[in-house]
Amino acid sequence: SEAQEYSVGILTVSDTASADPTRDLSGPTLKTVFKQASEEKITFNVNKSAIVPDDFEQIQNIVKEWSDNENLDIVVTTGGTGFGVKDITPEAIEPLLQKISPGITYAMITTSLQKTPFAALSRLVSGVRGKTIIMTVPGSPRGAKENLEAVMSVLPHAVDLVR
Ligand code: MTE
Ligand code: CU1
Repeated sequence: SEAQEYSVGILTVSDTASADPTRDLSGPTLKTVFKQASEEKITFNVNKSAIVPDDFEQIQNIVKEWSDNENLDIVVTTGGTGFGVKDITPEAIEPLLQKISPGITYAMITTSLQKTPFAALSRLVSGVRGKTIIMTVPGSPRGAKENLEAVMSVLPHAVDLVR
């Protein structure tokens, strides 16, 4: 089969990292995971990355821009999925999804539960907006990496289906 390229955006959602970008550890971690998952026939290009605070509108504005105008294939947010008062990433993302993907979420959660029971505290959502696959993962670098890796192998086919 032909070589395939996939464009990716990584959005870090964190008050701390938005005040000081050097504190963003999960964004660069996710970028590395995509780079390592790229192989001869499949290339993930992280074309966009940004940091916003735990702010409903700023989260929505970036994700809408990256899906509706930039037409990225895959958008991953990291952070703000927990039970803290400020954690509103799932609430900001869910209304943007035109189709919900319980399977991607389920794959991430079940894989994560095999590593830590605290995976139960991540309120992940994922789905499709236009031709973009959108996923949320936790904010810790470890949690971000483990959740993304859990679904990496199905992402190219998912994108092929919505293109
Ligand atoms: N999932 C995996 N795979 N590995 C982890 O270390 N951490 C959990 C959970 N999911 C974790 C994980 C913890 S401790 C929390 S509080 C939630 O993700 C929410 O994280 P967030 O608020 O940074 O998004
Ligand atoms: Cu936690």
